[in-house]
Amino acid sequence: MPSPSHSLLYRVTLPMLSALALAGCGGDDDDPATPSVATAEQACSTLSGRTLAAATVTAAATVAASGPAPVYCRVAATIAPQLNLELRLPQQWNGKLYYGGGGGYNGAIPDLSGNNLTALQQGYATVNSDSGHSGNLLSAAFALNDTYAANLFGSLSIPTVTSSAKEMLQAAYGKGPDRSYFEGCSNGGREALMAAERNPNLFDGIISRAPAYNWVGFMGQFNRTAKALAAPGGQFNAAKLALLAKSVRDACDANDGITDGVVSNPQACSFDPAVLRCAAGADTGDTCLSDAQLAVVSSWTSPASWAGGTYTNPGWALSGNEDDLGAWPVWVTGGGNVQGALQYLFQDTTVKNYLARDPSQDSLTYTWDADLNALYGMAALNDATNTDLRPFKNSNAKLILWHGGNDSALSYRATTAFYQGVTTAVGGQANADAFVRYYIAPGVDHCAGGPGADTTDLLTALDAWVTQGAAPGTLTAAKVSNGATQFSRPLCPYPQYPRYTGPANDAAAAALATNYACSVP
Ligand SMILES: [Ca+2]
Repeated sequence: MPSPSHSLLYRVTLPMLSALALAGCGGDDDDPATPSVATAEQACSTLSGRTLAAATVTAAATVAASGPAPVYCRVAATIAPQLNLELRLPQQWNGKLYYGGGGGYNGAIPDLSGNNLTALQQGYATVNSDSGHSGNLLSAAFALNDTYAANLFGSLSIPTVTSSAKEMLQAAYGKGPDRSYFEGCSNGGREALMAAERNPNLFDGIISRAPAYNWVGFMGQFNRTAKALAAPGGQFNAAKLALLAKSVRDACDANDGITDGVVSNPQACSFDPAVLRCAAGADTGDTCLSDAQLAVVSSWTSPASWAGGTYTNPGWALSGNEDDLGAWPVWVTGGGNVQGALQYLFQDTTVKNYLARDPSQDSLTYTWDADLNALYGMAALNDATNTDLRPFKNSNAKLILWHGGNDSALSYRATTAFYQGVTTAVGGQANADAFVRYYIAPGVDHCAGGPGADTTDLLTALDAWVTQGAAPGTLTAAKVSNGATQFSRPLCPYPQYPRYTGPANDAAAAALATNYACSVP
């Protein structure tokens, strides 16, 4: 990898080279004197109609600045037969590549929004793909009869797209990227870890947020909890859900030094749902939980295991914000209709297309480990559970792990287990600290949202670590609404949590990260 001084030199000389590029643009793609910088228009002109590293450019057009998005060259390309990507080349390139991961079962190229937009604004060339099939992110139908599509989704699309993106940057700018980063959340977080495990030299830095890395394990727990909800009397209405969440908050919110609606120190929370049991376990109204409903809570919080412990999921910690709209209503209970909940829908399409391999199979009557070979096959494709990241570490790459504390889709406990596994595999905490950081954001839903502070510029933190050796410590998280920060909190390195240290009964002080200290549970 080039030295930081190379990047600095590149940046300093950029205006001069831009002038040269404008003066000398003859439209000859193969001219050895191709300048090392290009305007968006020149980048598009250079790439139009080309095939580079098997990617055939199907469209290349300059997109005018609009709202928060700067001017850039948008390149659409296809790697035959069916892997589609979009590369965005900024006018003012910072010399680096940012690859944004997908979500769910993918099937579409992510929009220029969120972290992809932020990266483009910061001068990164950005790339996204559909991971090799077109479809609904809730559908695994692509995997039923198309082994190649299943392999692309599982792991192969990332190195394939990255190779093409790097070659296109080389052609457009006259130089490849000085640094390449990958960031993803949920399935994108799984893609991030898959790259770290199987392609340890591909990226200089990786951000894996709320990673869906133990595919067989968490899908199996989705199946188990869906069955508990579908059992007679198992469903939660809004009042029952609010009762559960408020009871957890009443017991545990203040354990972090402030009653702010968020349980930031869940390890100090020992709430027992059994105190909510209705008389004799029958459903006697909204002020208690029946035995069938307590069975749902038990499925939620207890570990799950299949194939003799080969595949596991650790269950979720009760957060006190289960009733947030982006938590249980969307992911677990479906607002009273379990078959509309995302956990149900994901496990259902997984049973139909990967395990039973029968689109008519009812997932609620399917035994998760009925076919061990089916589990092994899906794990080989999709599980990113190999914690031995020594090759990644030895390539001098860096990894940031992040997970929302109120994530009802995927449990942060699983990410904690991965982090602990990596720490052991690389030989202890000091070795882990050299290349991996793990943050839990209290009160934050799956990837974003929820009552907690969900916004942190992890990319800038990663870049400073990679390019300057400035290892990230405590970061700052903000709750942003309409572009304005509502409140902030420290984002603490695991296992610490933000403890309030400011004056009591002072709402202004409570809104400032400086009035919290990262503390060990
Ligand atoms: Ca609190």
